[in-house]
Amino acid sequence: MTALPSPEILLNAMQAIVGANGCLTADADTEPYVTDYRKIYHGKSPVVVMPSSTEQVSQVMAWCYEHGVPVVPQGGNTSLMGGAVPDDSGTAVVINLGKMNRVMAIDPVNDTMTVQAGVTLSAARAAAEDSKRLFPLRIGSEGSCQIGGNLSTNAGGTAVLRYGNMRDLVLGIEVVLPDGRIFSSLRGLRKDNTGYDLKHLFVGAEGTLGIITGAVLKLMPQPRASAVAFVAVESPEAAVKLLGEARQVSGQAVTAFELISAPALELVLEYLGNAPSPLADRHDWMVLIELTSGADEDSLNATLMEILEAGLGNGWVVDAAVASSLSDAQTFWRIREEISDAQTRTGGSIKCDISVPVSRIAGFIGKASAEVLALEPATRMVIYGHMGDGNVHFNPLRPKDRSAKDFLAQWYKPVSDLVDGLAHAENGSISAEHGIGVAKRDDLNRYKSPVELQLMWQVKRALDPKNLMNPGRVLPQLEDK
Ligand code: 2HG
Ligand code: ZN
Repeated sequence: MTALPSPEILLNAMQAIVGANGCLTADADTEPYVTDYRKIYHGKSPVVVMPSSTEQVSQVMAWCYEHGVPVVPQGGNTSLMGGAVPDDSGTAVVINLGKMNRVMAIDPVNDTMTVQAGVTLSAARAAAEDSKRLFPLRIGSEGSCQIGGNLSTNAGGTAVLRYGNMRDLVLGIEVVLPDGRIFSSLRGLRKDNTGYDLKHLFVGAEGTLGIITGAVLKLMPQPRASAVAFVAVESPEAAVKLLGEARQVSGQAVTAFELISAPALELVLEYLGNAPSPLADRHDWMVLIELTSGADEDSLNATLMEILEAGLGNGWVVDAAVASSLSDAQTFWRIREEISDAQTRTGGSIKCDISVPVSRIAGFIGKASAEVLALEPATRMVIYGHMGDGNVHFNPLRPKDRSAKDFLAQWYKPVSDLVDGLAHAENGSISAEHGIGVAKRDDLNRYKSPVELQLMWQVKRALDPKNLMNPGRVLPQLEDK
């Protein structure tokens, strides 16, 4: 193995490409780029490079390839799985895309938007809105996360039920390959059956095959009306029945259907300064329902009432608060979206991001909850998220009187193995939307078939023969793969 270039040689080379302003080396400066935002994964890097064009990314990659220097692509650094920060070997260059933040074109006739990878999700949504269009991806970290990261992790969020994951929202990408070559499919085509659809290799690859530098995204018509309700349901089974009814009655209008358990609500209300619950009484299970459509407000509200009345009549719905203003709707959504940060602040969450077929989600929740509570009865069962997609964040939280350190040391592994194992047994996934990063990497050995792992490694070796792209992430290290 040839020796890596010295830090001086590396820095000189990077500065020659991106300029001195585009390179960070002092520990105090690199710290935010080598530590994930929950401060769980701490790495090191000789230099954080901030290119301002695809050409610069290409030159950086070509130089690193030639000299055998590993590279960690980074967007807004909001990964929950340690996928966007380097390991602590101190060898990998971080390539942060934050300076490549231009919306390059909006084509309102083709209903597409072409962006650089470092555009934040909120900026992309705002640009679409300025053109009276909707870019529908919606996740809590939209102010920080970037389109390149959204693509690299195939981000999901709270509107997948209606609009799909990031994979469904992209028509083309531009990606710099490990050796510096540029692959571009930025053509905005809705139909193109000319062989392998290569862009999908890079979507969800978490930067292990190349670095996404640009994308053409789909735009949608802006809905004219929305109707939102915070609904207490009798049980997760009842929630699934209510979802079926809502879809039957309103068709495409069901945009979000988010489950919230009582401990999740209690935690977030406390985090929001003891904010009041939207509902008068305590309930074990709630759902946040959002309908949107091109119809008028009155008719959409009537549809929502029809759904809730059917739910009440069938005993699925126990109580409901219907938003009567935009501010009510924002309050309901804030409660839902701040749950994740409330957990980060409290500490001591065992993060499981599972999905199962929607028909099995209620049974899964019942079984997994009972088994976790049998281990540690005072665990707070923070369970919430995208029930309409069969995806819940099943995040058992430490009992109030136990420290995060203690609880995680005892239970992190046994509980996540238990929950993931139960999801797998229900034909589910151990990572529905947060990706693999380093956190779940080795678990893939248990949950992917040998053929899937072999294919993943074959693709990896074909595109990244020197294993320089985000090394140690996603693919489990197996000698015989
Ligand atoms: C959400 O749906 C995010 O709020 C974060 O996916 C979930 O922190 C989590 O577990
Ligand atoms: Zn989520």
